[in-house]
Amino acid sequence: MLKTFEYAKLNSIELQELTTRNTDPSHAIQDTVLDIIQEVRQNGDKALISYAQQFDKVELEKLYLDANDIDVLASTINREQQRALEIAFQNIHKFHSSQVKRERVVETTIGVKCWREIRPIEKVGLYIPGGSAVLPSTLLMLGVPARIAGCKEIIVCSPPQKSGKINGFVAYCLKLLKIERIYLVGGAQAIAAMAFGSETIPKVDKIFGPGNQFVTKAKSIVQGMANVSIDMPAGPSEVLVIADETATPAYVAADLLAQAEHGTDSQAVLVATSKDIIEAVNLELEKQLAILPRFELASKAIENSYAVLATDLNEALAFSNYYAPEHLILETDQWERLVRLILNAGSVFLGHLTPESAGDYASGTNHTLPTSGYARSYSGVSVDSFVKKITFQHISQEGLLNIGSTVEILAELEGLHAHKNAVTIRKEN
Ligand code: HSO
Ligand code: ZN
Repeated sequence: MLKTFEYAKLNSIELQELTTRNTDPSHAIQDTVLDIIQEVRQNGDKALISYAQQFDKVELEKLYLDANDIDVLASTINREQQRALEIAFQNIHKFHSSQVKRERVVETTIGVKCWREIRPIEKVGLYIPGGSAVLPSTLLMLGVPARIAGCKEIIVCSPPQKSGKINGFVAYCLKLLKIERIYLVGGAQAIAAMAFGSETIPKVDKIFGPGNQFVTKAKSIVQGMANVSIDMPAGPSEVLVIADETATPAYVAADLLAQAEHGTDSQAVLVATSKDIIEAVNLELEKQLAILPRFELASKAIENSYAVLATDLNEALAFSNYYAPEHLILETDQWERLVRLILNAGSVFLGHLTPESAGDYASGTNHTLPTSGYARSYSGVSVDSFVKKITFQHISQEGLLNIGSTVEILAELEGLHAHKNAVTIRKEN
């Protein structure tokens, strides 16, 4: 049963409390993560091998698997599964390829031309978690845009299984992405290794990927230490479903549970325009939850979730914009008119037949998205996340005459005479 709140009755403090999530629950683990980072910096591969022993319960002889091992593992999955991964790969590739656009040259003043060119980030590190569920789809969501961007080196880290291997689905995705090596390192130690480099693992320029609170904490720490950047602050996954009387309660419940089964800290929020809808969804939740294999996780997450009763769809959307969900699903016939009112969301699913699951796996959009309210200011991962945009300019003689005195005056007023002189000296020749 979802706890229910009435939107109109919430004051601003209650509203804030209700929508605040993930207020640094990992603060307590700061010291542990710092220790791991220091240990990896000092002892490199040796530290990584001993963490594999300690955390993954495996004795590793080497810290990676190569093309041959990957081939063997990839061949253990059946043809239907391979085909599904191929279709997902193709759709993600199609959608992300459309994100690459050249910009035009702008002549801001006659003789002064400015433009931007795109260059890939050379070395990127992708972290693929291996915890309660192995997510090969995450490898596609990060690897495809990295390939399209043209990154020279794509380093992939994932925790080893007890056999010292990786899952066959992850192996098949590596093959689709033409990545010939995977490093068998998980947790905060993987992030430290990619940030600082070890004897075996190359240092990267940017680290991507979700993970548990140790991984997330490590990403935020190394970002400030190692001249490395990260994709985005990651928190537990979340969905907000807006439903009106046109919604099918069974679909709504299914979508909430798809979120809930990710983990106990996942949040599934229902915003409905009547009490009847909330009741009907609650009944369905009970029915569907009872037969879920991940019942334990999902029911805990549902306990941490809630419903909000709104008077109409506009009010529902006002709440959603305030919450800024990672995933927003509009289960109403009126979705089309609502699109322009959406201000904050990571990824949006429109209408009754568009489950979040489609975007999680195969429709083409990326599933690496801002959580915990960061959708107010961050975008999800895309090809843009794997490139830099460098600005260029060229000034002709005519351009220098046109813009020179403006620069000289501004340099003078800031008292920076060398700046002024860099123009004056050119005008005099
Ligand atoms: N919903 C997750 C992504 C995912 N779901 C992977 C299934 N596999 C975060 O967007
Ligand atoms: Zn999911």
